[in-house]
Amino acid sequence: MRTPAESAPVDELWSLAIEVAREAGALARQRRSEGVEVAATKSTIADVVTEADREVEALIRRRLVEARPADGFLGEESGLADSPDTGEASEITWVVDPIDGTVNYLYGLPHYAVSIAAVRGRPDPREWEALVGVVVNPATQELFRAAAGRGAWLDDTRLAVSTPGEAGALIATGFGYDPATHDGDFARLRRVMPLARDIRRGGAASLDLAFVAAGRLDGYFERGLHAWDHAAGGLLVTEAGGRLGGMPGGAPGREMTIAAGAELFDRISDAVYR
Ligand code: LIP
Repeated sequence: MRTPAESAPVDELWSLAIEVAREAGALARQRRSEGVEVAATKSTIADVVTEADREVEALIRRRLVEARPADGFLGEESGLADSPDTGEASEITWVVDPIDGTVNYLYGLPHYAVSIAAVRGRPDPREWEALVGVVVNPATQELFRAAAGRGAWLDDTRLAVSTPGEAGALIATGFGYDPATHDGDFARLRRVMPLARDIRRGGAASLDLAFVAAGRLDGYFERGLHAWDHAAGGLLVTEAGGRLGGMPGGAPGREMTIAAGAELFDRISDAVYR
């Protein structure tokens, strides 16, 4: 079987993702300092988009198209755009959340991120092969990066998932924007609670996943994520030696996303699906 390093320009994709994520992060931070307002609502009244989300996504897309015109693009704000009609399409798609943690961004909480991944194959988490992932928090300037077979990194520090101790696991979760799903979310949380020393709800899934990779959280689970929420962070977790999945035996996705070291992963999965 071919490995990503053998058959895709992983280093080129990785450098490009880092460069563009830094640039996009600087723009998001600049716009935040100028003041942010809701531009529109999406799935529910709580699911908002700001002008900055759109502007940052447009910048990322423009930069990626300039550098790699044959690649596809799947962005939170603009949806799926296939590779251009002219010329030969590559098998790479960029999966982008321009501002993950938009509600934190809106409220001025310094916990939001630009998330950029490059995947090979159909841009569906059940089928794709994640090649590179970059998550940058513009407020703290931390940049988490991973590439298939090259590990997960924060600056020069190689990341590794944690193993929880006797006091239990520090577990993050999230709740989607649709109130109709919250009873189910709370029922699952209740079942996971006995595993936890405490629970965190950070509000930016890509950073939850980056923090699992960095051992700042022991585990994470959430229902309702979109591909752009977990594409980059998911690779950080697996390259940091963790496990990433969804429903039992399945890929991460709308139904469920779970990330943790192997043993805790199984325990969270058992609790969620008991
Ligand atoms: C959000 C997440 C948040 C999650 C929401 C949503 P957005 O992304 O990262 O943690 O709970 O369901 O997906 O809308 O800020 O890009």
